[in-house]
Amino acid sequence: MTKRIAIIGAGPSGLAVLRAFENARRKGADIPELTCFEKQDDWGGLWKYSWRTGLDHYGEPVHGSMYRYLWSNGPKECLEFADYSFEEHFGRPIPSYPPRAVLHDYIMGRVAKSDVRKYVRFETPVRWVAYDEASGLFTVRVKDLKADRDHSETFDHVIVASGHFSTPNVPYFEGLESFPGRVMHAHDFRSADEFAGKDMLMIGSSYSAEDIGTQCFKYGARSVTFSYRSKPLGFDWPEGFEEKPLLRKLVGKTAFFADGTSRKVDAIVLCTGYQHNFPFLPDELRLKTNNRLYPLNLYKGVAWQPNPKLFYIGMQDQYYTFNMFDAQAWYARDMILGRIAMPDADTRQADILDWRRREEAIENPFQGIDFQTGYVRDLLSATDYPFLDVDAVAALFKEWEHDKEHSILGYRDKSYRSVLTGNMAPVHHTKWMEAMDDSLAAFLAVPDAA
Ligand code: FAD
Ligand code: NA0
Repeated sequence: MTKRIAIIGAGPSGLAVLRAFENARRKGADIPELTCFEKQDDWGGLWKYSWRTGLDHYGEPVHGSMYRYLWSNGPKECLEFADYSFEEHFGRPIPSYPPRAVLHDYIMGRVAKSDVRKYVRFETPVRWVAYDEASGLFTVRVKDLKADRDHSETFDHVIVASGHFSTPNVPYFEGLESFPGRVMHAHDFRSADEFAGKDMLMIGSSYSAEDIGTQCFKYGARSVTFSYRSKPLGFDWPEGFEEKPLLRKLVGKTAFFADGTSRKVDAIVLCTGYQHNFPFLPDELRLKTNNRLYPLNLYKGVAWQPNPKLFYIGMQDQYYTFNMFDAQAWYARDMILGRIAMPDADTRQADILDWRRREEAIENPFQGIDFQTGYVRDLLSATDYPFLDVDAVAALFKEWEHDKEHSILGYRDKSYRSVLTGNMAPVHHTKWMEAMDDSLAAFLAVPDAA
């Protein structure tokens, strides 16, 4: 009987899985029956922008954490799919830092070309997954939101690709409950416009704080204060920005920090990261981790160690994104197809601990890039995924880190060379700080032709 596989989520990770199997099918392989359950009404995951926050029209938690005016925070040359260049999609080289709509168009362009939409059941959240030792099958209970009906099906394998930047981590600070202004988590941030003229406080010192803070400034915030727990962002900030140690308390609109200083703020954005949250999984199948480069219990970063019929894609902290999800999807596919042997539990555990030991030795972002490059290379070397020069990608990531250090408000004006086509990206027609329109049309416009 044909094997059945359930894929949970049709974001970049779930779509990578669908394409991996479709690619094998086109080359003549006998592939299992695929069913992808997606709770939103279209594919694209976080890249499908939603204006909604809180609950959606069905009363389901809104998945989206992306906001208007979001531009890629890394060069597109670092995330290019090895089998589909930006140049192939757009018909010409485009600048290195595209806004969300452009990246969305690129991801969608690739999947639209492979006939995989038929595998996806939209508006169908997975409610529960259970494994039965006797039959060796998973039972997956889903809700068909349109029909307002629950039902269950059985599968040989389950692949969890539901993302991990959607459920906010929301700490408490004394005085938040009586703060007389906007307080929100980054997950609910949608538009910088409302903060024009305001003094902003960002809690956290990672990508969300950096990006939402700079974006608010770009759209007219009067000042941006970052408050860090472990270490400051550390950029050479221009006037209007400052970094403070952790917030201790709020009294009215005044924020008091750990170094004894204080300042008045109008709005607070908690850029305090996300939780790996899988409310549809029982304890014995559920990944429990913080956001890091090598979570435990995942052999090769994908196979669930206690029961390797279950897979996870995209659960690591991410330098690499789309092409890493491809590498993972191809590897998981080949384990399921029996092309890559599943080692015994002790061998798997030794491999996991070896990678974890290497991860724990990382001291700076450059070593983090090398670590994830090595991980992606390890996966790619075992499958027929098209050649990707990961050393060239790693060099671009390091150039990006230096460019950010050099100018946090100007690094998006830089250009990089595609490792696929060898072509240099053109300089964008407008500097990022002056580019207020983030639409696909505005980005792709050729100014001289206007
Ligand atoms: P997601 O994109 O989160 O997709 C998961 C999918 O699973 C969603 O469609 C969701 O609806 C579905 N799902 C969840 N639960 C269920 C369920 N129970 N049943 C059915 N379906 C379910 N990466 C970059 O490369 N460049 C960037 O510039 C960049 N910017 C980012 C900006 C923000 C604000 C955030 C939060 C992340 C950003 N990322 C960026 C990283 C991002 O994680 C990846 O690009 C990518 O979206 C991850 O893909 P994914 O498929 O693993 O997860
Ligand atoms: P992210 O920045 O949302 O990026 C996710 C941060 O939260 C860390 O600085 C952490 O501090 C802090 N934090 C957590 N709990 C805290 C507490 N109780 N008090 C104070 N600070 C606290 O999350 P993380 O996990 O990186 O950092 C959490 C993803 O979204 C990234 O992959 C990023 O690439 C993506 N993203 C991209 C863009 C763009 O492309 C924009 C935003 C986000 P500490 O002390 O643990 O260091 C434009």
